[in-house]
Amino acid sequence: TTKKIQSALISVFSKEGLEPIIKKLHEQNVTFYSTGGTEEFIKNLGIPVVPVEDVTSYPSILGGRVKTLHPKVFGGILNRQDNESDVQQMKEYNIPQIDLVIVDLYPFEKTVASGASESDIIEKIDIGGISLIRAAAKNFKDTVIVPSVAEYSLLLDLISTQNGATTLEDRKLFATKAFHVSSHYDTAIFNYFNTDETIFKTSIANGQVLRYGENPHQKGFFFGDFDAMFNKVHGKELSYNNLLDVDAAVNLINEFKNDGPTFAILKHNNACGLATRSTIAEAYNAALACDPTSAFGGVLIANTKIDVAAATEINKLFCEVVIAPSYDEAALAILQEKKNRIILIQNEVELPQKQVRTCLNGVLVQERNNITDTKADLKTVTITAPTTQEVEDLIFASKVCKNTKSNTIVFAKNGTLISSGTGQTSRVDALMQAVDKAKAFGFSLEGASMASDAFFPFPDCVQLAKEAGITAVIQPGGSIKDQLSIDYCNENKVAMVFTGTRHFKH
Ligand code: 93A
Repeated sequence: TTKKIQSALISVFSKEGLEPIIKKLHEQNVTFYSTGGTEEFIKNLGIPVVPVEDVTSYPSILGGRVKTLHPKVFGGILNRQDNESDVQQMKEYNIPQIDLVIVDLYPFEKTVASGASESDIIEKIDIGGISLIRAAAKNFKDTVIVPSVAEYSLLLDLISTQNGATTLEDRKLFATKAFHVSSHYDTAIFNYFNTDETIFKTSIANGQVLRYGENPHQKGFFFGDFDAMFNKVHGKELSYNNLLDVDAAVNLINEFKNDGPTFAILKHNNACGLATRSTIAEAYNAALACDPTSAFGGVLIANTKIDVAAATEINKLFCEVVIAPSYDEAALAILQEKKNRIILIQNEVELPQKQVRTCLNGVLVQERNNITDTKADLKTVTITAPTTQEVEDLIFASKVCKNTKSNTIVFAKNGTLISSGTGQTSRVDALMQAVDKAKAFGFSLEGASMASDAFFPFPDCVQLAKEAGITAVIQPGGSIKDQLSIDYCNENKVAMVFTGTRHFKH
């Protein structure tokens, strides 16, 4: 699979950096084929070169729009050397073998950026060059493709260290780079043309035009397969914000898949109510009690079937969306009484393992946070150990924490979310918010458990928590001042466990 380069087709827009490559290849007795300007450049170096017109027996036509687009050129690049009929046809049609293709495409993006006219921009859509790149990359078993100036140094390295020979692995790496160049190039062209959302509508599979984005003056689209995840049985179209809340709801309730009947109420992507009980109706009522003010207009989600008792209670609340794996028929009938209420049946579908969001002029990609803290992950760091009930509540609170905007502090007791501080710029602020909310809705924090999405840099959080009545704390640990928080807990008989896992959610 190691092949020596004996011939090369070179067609580059920018001639920069080409000279050393030509000279090195010439030392290896490589035959050059080339297009107009590039041919001129090679000739001026005093190195023999065959004009591509001599290969095709055709001049460059249509103002250069058709230079290399010819069976003799593409046959030379695409033929399979281990295929008998290919080899035979190469002879029959007198097609020269091309082992290496070097291309530097017309500078489409630069031309757009320069503010050039439309016709100038259109002329800079490279057709022949991109085809050369794709063809040579497709045939990486036999052909080397250098798709841009950026890969010159890699080629030079290979010529020097391997005497102009390439391995299959080398060629496949070049091919990978080639498809990166071609996909980037076509994306740039698409972005130039796509000034109207109608293109989104027609050209991207499953792209759904939303009424608007986060606000009415913003356009919005959803790309995904909503129907694979849900059966929508009732209600208006989901908005951009509904979809974000549904996403948050699904992620949150997934943490409670293996728990008893659990009900969550979300607003602005955060839980404002959550409870586990022996029936789903009780779980709903307990979740609602957490913060009935925020629950208004919320997104509701259950981890189990919604029955008539639950539906009757839910029906009293104005809410945007109700989600459950299933519904009793009579329960559905009750929920459908409100015309606009969106009712979804959630199917068992894995969420993507890669998460993507825009960042500056690009995107950030990360793996999904797949760690859910379990009892086995808890390391008691205080003299006082959490009680059995506290351990349950700590895990419960930690699952909420993981699904709440950072910085966050979550209070829970007896399988019920009491309150949380969400999306604060300091952990102390998050804690104070949670304390105030608990008070506002008449809850006592005496004997409640606290979860923090990240470690405490100072002992102030455990102190404020203890003063509010908290008796057990879960946090990742890992601060250089951990010991100060541990000391405070020991002096005040607060139980604290470390998980070793941070759960930021920004
Ligand atoms: O107009 S094209 O799309 N038609 C072609 O057949 C073609 N073949 C190569 N442009 C074509 N090229 C491009 O010409 C190459 O990608 C390169 O950017 C440029 C090199 O032209 P020259 O060698 O004449 O300077």
